[in-house]
Amino acid sequence: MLWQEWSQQGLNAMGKLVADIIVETLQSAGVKHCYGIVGDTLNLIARSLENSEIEWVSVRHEEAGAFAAQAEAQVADRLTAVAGSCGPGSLHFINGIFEANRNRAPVILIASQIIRDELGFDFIQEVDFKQVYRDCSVFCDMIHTPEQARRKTVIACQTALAKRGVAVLIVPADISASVVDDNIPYVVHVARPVTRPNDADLGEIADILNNSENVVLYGGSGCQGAHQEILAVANKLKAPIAHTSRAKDFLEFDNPYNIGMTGMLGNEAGYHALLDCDALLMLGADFAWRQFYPDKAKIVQVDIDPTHLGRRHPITKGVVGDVKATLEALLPKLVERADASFRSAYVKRYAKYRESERAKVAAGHDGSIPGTYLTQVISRHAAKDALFTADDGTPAAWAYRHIEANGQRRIFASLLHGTMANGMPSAIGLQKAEPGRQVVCMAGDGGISMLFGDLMTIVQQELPIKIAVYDNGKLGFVEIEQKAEGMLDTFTKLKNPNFAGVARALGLWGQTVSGADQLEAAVKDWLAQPGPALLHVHVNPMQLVMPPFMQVEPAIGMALYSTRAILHGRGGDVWEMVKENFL
Ligand SMILES: Cc1ncc(C[n+]2csc(CCOP(=O)(O)OP(=O)(O)O)c2C)c(N)n1
Ligand SMILES: [Mg+2]
Repeated sequence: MLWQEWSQQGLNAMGKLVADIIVETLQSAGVKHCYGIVGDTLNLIARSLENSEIEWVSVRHEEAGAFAAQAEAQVADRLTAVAGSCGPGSLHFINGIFEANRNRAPVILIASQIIRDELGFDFIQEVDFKQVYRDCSVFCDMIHTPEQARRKTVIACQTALAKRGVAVLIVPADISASVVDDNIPYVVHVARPVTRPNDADLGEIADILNNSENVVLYGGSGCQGAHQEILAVANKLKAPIAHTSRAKDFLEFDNPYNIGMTGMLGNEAGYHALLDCDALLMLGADFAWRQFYPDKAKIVQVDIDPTHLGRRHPITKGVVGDVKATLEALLPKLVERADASFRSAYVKRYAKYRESERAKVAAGHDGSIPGTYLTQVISRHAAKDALFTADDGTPAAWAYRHIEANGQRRIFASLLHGTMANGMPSAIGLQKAEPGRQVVCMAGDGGISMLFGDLMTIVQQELPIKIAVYDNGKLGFVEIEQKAEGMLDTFTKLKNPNFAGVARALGLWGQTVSGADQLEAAVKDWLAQPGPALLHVHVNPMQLVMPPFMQVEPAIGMALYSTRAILHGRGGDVWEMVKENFL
């Protein structure tokens, strides 16, 4: 039976509509919101959603919906849905789906499809979603018959939750319109096992650590929830704690042994400690840049995903386990040390770095506003439990360096997929998940423009998100990369509108700030707005993101850039750059 006949029979109708089965399953798997744009092949699912407890959030571009869903899935730790019409509708999610899958966010995409009878004949809007989404999902399959609808939806949800990633469920329109007998009780099982290495492996790790002189702990995003155990280990081994950017939220606060990040966004204490140690204990960290790993130290790696062990750099011993459970079991096997001089040296070095950074971050020459200064002012005035998003580009770099963590705040940036335009739509998902919390988006002028239309979603949904646009009139981060390679800036200029005016036209509160003397008051005013508000800030266009050390290649690149710029009659640009960064 199909939907039309079934619905005409009213209350006497036998069986269940597949669209209802799918939505019911999503709901029982914990889905609270479904982001998307409707379209003919999705209509029956939309109807079922409307009759369910799941709230539909209409976006203006499906990519924004996927960004929102993955942010909600991360902050609320629950399955979140997106749904699209066939062809372009469900294709548009792709970049946000990559972001979700890389961030291990449990998201389900209901990709509606043309009817089965037409599949394989290049019908209008036909797209083979299985091919498209294979590389960015943990589950990707079609419901082939109405009878398998519940079972396949259940396994899609369960896989997204168990493997932590995206499930893509392809649903031909004739399937969602089918009616079936549905009396087999398939349900989603969510397993949360506690995993730790076996005793022999723990003994081996303890031997390596007990017999090494200077140990450094290096924490990644797998350290969430393990603050206490990590500090206890650091205390026993007298080890300093360095961390990845993604672990900042979990390890920077209340941590007297913190020495910050290594990597390009890191600082010299974190960077040198990793290179100078005798043993490195990596905890839930899958840091990708190989040049930041020590070559001579013994490396012990603990990760919940066995495929992560030793995939970046050769390691001495790799084990599978939750960081918390593993350290709890390891702790009694570690020998307490007395000498904390190695750790103290790096903790001091980190404090010195923080002090000099703090002193450097100030209003610019001629009262201009460096992006770093704007970030520091935002950090100072934002709520203690604010949720931040930051666009790929300089806003993400400044967020990780200058937003003060405190154990309650969280920062969401695109660190693994590295995509622009992640900030504003991710803020939508955070605010939907946490209506009572302050959500602050640090957007680039390039980033905000890319998915500009979804500012209207913020207005339509009445979300009190606070957006700061770091307007440097350019694709700044790329320009820095070009200069470091010795190039003149190429195709990076942006001719921007008055973003505050645009925001006001769309229904948000909007203000522009250009002078550092007005910044503090403007930030306070902006954050105090009851509704959605956009602060458009003209930031210094020449500020560089400095690595924790001076590499030879970028130094030569900068010198080359400067020479070329001067030869092209652009000595003024070089002078601006020097003034903004070195004087
Ligand atoms: C979708 C996408 N396109 C291009 C890039 C390359 N890219 C990385 S950062 C960046 C510049 C971002 O500019 P903006 O948002 O203005 O931030 P800024 O660095 O200027 O502060 C670009 C083009 C990318 N990461 N993602
Ligand atoms: Mg920019």
